[in-house]
Amino acid sequence: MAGLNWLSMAVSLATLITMMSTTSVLGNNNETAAIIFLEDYNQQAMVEYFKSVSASWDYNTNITVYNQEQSVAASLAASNFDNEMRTQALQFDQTGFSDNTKRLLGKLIYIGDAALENQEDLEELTNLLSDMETRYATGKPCKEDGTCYSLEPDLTRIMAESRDYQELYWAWDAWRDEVGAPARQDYVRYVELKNMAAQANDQPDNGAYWRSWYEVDNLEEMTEELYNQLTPLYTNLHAYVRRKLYNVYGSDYINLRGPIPAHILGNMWAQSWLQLLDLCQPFPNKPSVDITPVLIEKGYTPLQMFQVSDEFFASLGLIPMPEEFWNESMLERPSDGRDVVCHASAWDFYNQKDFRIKQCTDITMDDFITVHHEMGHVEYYLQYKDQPVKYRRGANPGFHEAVGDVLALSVSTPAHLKAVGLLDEVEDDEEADLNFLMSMALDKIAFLPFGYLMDRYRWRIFDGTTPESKYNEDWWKLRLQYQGIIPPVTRTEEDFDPAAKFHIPSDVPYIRYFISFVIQFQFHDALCKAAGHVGPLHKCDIYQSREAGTLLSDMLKKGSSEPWPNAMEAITGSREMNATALVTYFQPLIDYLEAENERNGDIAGWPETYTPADPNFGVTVQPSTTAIFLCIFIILARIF
Ligand code: KAW
Ligand code: ZN
Repeated sequence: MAGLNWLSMAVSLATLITMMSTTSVLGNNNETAAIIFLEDYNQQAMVEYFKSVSASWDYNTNITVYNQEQSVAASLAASNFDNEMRTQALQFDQTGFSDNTKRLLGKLIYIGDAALENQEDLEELTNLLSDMETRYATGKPCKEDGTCYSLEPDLTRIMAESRDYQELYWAWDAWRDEVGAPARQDYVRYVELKNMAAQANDQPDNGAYWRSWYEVDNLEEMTEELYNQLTPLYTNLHAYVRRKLYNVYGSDYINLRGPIPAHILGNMWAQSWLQLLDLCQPFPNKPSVDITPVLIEKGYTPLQMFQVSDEFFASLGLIPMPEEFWNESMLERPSDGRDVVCHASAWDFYNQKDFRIKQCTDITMDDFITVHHEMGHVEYYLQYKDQPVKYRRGANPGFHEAVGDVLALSVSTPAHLKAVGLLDEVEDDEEADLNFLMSMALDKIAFLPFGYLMDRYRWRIFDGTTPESKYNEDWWKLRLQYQGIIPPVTRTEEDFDPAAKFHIPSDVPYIRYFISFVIQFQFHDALCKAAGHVGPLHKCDIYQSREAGTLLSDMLKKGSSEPWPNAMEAITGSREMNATALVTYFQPLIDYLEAENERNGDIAGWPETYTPADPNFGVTVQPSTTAIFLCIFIILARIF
């Protein structure tokens, strides 16, 4: 097999050399030569990328100095390969070439960091990225008693389960001291180098380069329009949750007209509030929709969680995970104590057969959803594996993020969970519906402003609007403006809180998740129609629908071979992203939230600026309520 490849490469190389002789000063305009070049590229790229992905996998699943060096070296080798191929691709004068040849050549020309002209800069950036990722992955803040806490699962569990204001504050602050502030100087240099690379890719700055992947020139306006449509959903949920938190923490900590302290929302970044479900269920006497206790009680293992997910994919007629996947994936944190990058990810080794997931799976509902999310990435890989390497991408990055989530929208319905034995008791009435929609909203709606602001923040850093002197200040301005949250303790420019979120030190763009959270409802709506679903959208379960599966797989197979509006049209009939399906899905809950807020006298929103009187707002126990009671007591005692 390998021998045949070499033979065909030699033949095509010879043909290529002959064709090249027709090259004019302006470039080679022979399309057949370009096609042969692209085929050769494809064979070589599979070999080169396999080496670099393998080295990166070894490092990600066993962080050692040696593995880090090997991974950096392999990444540099792949960059040099990309650079060499780019030079060759630039030899072609594309006039008169077919759209497909032009599209493929274009994808060889814009090569990200590898375009850095100076080898020293490339080496510096590659090492910097690796160091930033290592710091985040290995950070473990310690208490004075010497106990140290990993992000997954230790700190994540504290943030999710504790209702102790001070304990939550410790976990929140310690994580930022451990991995946020120390990344600041590295990040400044990272921004410089990334902008240099973007310019070598003909873009003004790295934010513009990231946006160029969407093949539209107005991504900022498009996402802003979507966001504005969704703001009322978020602010109503925010007001409702603020009232519930007030009931727990009281007026010492919660101002019913103000923003919410960032550390009491059940999540390290306040990006999902699902862990507050017990406080927020509209009808607490109805059966809970939280499957975590059932997973634990039934003794589920991480492997079984993945098997349940695989079965759902297969029920749609999609491709089940291959044997290599089950043999080689890392589905839980290794028990031998070695350091690993725990943040979940899905891997394509570019050899058309090796696809893996790396996840430190915890036995929770949250992670059950993440399992489906990661499986969605691998399903995309499997579907487009026969495309040329450069088309082995999502139609746009948001599409890649949406696949598993679309399936999870069906899996999460109480009726489905009951059918597969993950919920014991399920009722089917308006109150049960609202409980379910609340759980979905705490995940999906709570996330929207965070998904939106992460890259709004970085776009401003990359284009220079946010100077280095305001890295942290501008972060918190956006957190207040969009999420309506404030830090539990004064922040300064000594801190660098954005770097306490994986995607910032790991150089992973984030607007893809915001886009995914919108389009997954469009996809869900379309697949539900294909499956013949009738009734409210939030009750739809596409389980076992071959029609839905075919509609989805036909789109996935194309990878990034066509601009995304074509893929969107194929699946939904519309060429646009829009938030209507999301709003329709949540409509009963939106009505409920508005009515509840009105009943409680709560007004959605918070002031544009917010400076708590006490610089240590919320951290030190505020004496106000106690003091008032004491005064009343003393006055009454005096009177009587
Ligand atoms: C989220 C997404 C879905 C469902 C619930 C969610 N809650 C929060 C999010 C957003 C985001 C987060 O945790 O903040 N989710 C993730 O980061 C999941 C991890 C990932 O699957 O998106 C992973 C991130 C990653 C990217 C690059 C290197 C290492 C990790 N992305 C991929 O594995 C991936 C695979 C194929 C194509 C593109 C990305
Ligand atoms: Zn993902």
